[in-house]
Amino acid sequence: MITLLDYGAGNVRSVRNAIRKLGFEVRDVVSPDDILNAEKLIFPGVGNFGVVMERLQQNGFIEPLLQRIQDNRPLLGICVALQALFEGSEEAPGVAGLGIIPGQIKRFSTRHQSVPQIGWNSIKIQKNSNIFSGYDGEKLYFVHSFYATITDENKGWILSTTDYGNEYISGVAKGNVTAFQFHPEKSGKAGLNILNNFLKKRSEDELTVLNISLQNEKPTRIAKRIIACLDVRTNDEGDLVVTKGDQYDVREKGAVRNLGMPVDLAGRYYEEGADEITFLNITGFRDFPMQDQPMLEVLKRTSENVFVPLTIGGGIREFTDSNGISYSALDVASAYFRSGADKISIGSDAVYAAEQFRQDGRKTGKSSIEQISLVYGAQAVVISVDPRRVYVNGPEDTKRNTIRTGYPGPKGEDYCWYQCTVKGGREGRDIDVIELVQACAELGAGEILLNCIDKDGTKSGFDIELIKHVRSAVSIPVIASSGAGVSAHFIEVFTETDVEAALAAGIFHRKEVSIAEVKDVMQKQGIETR
Ligand code: 1PR
Repeated sequence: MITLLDYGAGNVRSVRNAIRKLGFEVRDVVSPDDILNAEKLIFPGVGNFGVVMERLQQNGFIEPLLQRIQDNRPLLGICVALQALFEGSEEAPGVAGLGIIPGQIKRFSTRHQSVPQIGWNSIKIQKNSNIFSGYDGEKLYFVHSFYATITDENKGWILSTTDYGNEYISGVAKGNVTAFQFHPEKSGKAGLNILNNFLKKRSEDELTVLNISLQNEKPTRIAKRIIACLDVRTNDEGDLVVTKGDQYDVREKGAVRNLGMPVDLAGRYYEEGADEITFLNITGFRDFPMQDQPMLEVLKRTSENVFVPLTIGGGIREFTDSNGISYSALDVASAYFRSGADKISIGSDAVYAAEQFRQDGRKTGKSSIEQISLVYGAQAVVISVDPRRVYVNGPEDTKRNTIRTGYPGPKGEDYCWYQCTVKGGREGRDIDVIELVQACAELGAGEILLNCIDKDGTKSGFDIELIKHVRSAVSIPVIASSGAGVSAHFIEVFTETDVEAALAAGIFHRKEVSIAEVKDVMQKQGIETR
């Protein structure tokens, strides 16, 4: 029996699913005594350091946790839970951590890289441990803006380190207490194996002989992510299907294109090596997701067998239902997180929030971005951008941020700006992509999903000009989306721009290109992949 410390502010469904997938039963901590009495305790920390410590305090969990660690009882911490073992964090100045490990948690610098780190990086094992039995150096999934600093005082705790701009602690262990910065429950089969080693942990006296070299000096490198995207909507018969737009038009001969069932396709992409899977409920702006049980059901069933990050978008904003009950955007997002999502993506409402922010010139804390980011962390909030080109003869013809384009407009215009749209491209707004992404990053978004209506479904390649334009405007990760037709398009986008990830839909759904083939071509070109 495994006990899970779910303090109620994060997505722990995926940890629950991973434990069950490995054949163990899981129960929740209900009272502080459960922390002391648990045979094995898993403590997943998601979101904001301050919120984690506050929830532990409110529930009376701090003392029993300290006692359990002092008694050297089996404990596995994940992500922010590793950070909570330290003395404090820049994320929550003045809030004390558990203080078990000397040292502070610091924020990554954005000088040479995007923050948060979102993606698959490697670990350098610094001391042998049975928890790495069967581990063969595969990359593991990290999603965090803050890191544990290496000091002389905490060296005795260091199990593994990783590099992201600077070297930091990615794993700690002493006796039966272990914690990882990465998410083993989201790191595919390699992560499940590490989790399994904790669950069936043997004593440390019969140490596993590791078949990978310890303390390899080469700095680790984060992989470029390949993301499979499933646009989901109900077809005219009322079934929830995976569809695909062609420049956002999802109908063919009058019917909604049906490319398969969401759960089946997601399972296939996981097996094929997708680094993340994104569901976009493309009529979310019409349907009411709290009653949209099918979408929540898709997430629940997918997350039982898919152990890489799941992002869900569509309809995330405040709602009042037909009974007059109001739900905040946080309520809607929480329903998706509880169902197995790791990240949520906001489209239309992000445009409205950015417009309001630009008008007010200050944060109100009321926008969907701010509310969700505060509780779940910036890394859980993706902004899905639906831009289209608007051509002009010169920068002087518009107040918007223009680029000089190598693809002149219909009347030979040499400049264009990218207009943001809402409602799936149905309505253009008077705000451009740079204004949108900068406002959203300021409001607390952690990643940009950069679609492109002009390129969507055309298989003519990504809009490199658009991607460079946006990439240079923000320091949060950017996912290139729309237009992939052949593997070479992925090489082009990763060699010509600094994006961290590339997303495709049509070519994967129609099996024209496999994810494995894309990664194989990337590896041959020396691009870091998982
Ligand atoms: O506005 O918060 O309710 O979110 C709605 C979400 O649904 C947004 O993320 C928006 O991008 C998406 N969406 C709305 N309508 C459509 C449509 O296609 N009619 N999908 C739509 C946008 C973008 C990607 C697409 C890539 C790659 N699709 O999902 O898959 O462009 O396609 P490709 O590789 O086939 O070229 P809200």
